[in-house]
Amino acid sequence: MLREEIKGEHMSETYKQMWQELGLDLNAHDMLLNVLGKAYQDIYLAQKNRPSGMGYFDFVMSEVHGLRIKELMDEKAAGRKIIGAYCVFVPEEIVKAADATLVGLCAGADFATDEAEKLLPRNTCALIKSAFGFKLGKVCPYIESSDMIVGENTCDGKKKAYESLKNLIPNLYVMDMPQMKSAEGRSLLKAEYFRFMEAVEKLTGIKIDAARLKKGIAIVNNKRKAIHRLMALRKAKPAPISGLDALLANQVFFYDDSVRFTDSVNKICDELEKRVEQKQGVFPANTPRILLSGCPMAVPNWKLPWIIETSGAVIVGEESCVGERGNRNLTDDSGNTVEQLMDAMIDRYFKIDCAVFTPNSDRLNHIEEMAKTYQADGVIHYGLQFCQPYLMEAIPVEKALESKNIPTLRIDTDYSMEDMGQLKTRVEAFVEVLK
Ligand code: BJ8
Repeated sequence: MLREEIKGEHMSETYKQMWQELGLDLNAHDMLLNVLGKAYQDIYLAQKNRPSGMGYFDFVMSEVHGLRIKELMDEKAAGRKIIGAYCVFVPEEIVKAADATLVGLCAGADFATDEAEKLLPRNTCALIKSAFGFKLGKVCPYIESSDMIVGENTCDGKKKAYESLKNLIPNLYVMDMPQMKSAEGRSLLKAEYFRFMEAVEKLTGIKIDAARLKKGIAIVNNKRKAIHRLMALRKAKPAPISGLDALLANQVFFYDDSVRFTDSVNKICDELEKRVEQKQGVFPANTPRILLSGCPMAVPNWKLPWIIETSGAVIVGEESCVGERGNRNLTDDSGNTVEQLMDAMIDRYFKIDCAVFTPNSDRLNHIEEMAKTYQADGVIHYGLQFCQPYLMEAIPVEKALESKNIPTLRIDTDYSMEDMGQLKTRVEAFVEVLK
């Protein structure tokens, strides 16, 4: 049914015209939606025992290039701006303070890879390649509707890739990033956040004062609080929701209208609270519980979670930027001046323990803490091939966890489906050990 909604007769002429006006390649775009619809059907709709509140997310996904883009175009027509980003270090609070909308641009699927590899070395991670592929293949309405796109100097791959991406995206704004959690590093982040605020003010024509910043912080804090509620419920045994569904909520976090998203996640939590009370799980109570840790998984990167949850295990938490690493901290909104509120925001973002930082012991501590609080039986570390920061950290992470008797499986993969069989065999063997 979803496929029809995405692609078939319900695809209105309005959407087609909208995509055309955005400069999309309609044939290629149609092909992408076909693949996405089929994958969603096979992976998401085939699940059993889903909370009924997930119906909202099914709808969002069926309209992710339709209704949501129409909403963004309406916002633009009303004079508001759209800002696209590739990293959780881009502060949404500042964007919201200027009545603008932030959308996530990372893509979790291969597209136009041959074209991307004319501009990037083959040994570039799939996440960066797909960012190029979606632009070169003209299939991403989010990129095309953005008035400003923010890149950030995190890993070397992204940092250098933005130099080439600038030729394809003239409205690319690059934010510098610290590499160490030092006083100097914090000062750099602070200077960059103030520079970003100025750029947003210039783009929107809105001067950001303390009241606006407070409002932006409140909107984003509420969104994160709803996600915290969802995460807390997943600590229950048996787990009340699948990891796939929880991942979807974390992915939609980056696209949906903030207030509507917050309400929708809270509704699911109301439902899950009842499940937890009744000790009702999405899978049987003795299903091995997995903590997934590593690189972020952007839509529609569902390959590894799907393999895990069709191999007899349930994912109970994500140590990931599309997950707890990206969302765990709130911003203190008690300040009364722009300076105080910005300082609170910088404190909040400076705690993100991305693997681009050195040293990065906070991340290891967080993985251990999550494994404990989510009652995980094992950890699966997910690294994208050619992602040096996360692949480098994977080895000490595995050693440290194993030394604490937490079984760990290290997976390096990409977005292709070629290694599905091999991955499934490895995950099944790992789950067997956990039983
Ligand atoms: S804060 S994790 S969202 S940078 S997978 S492009 S690291 S080579 S995505 Fe990330 Fe921000 Fe960090 Fe989070 Fe490079 Fe690795 Fe590719 Fe990566």
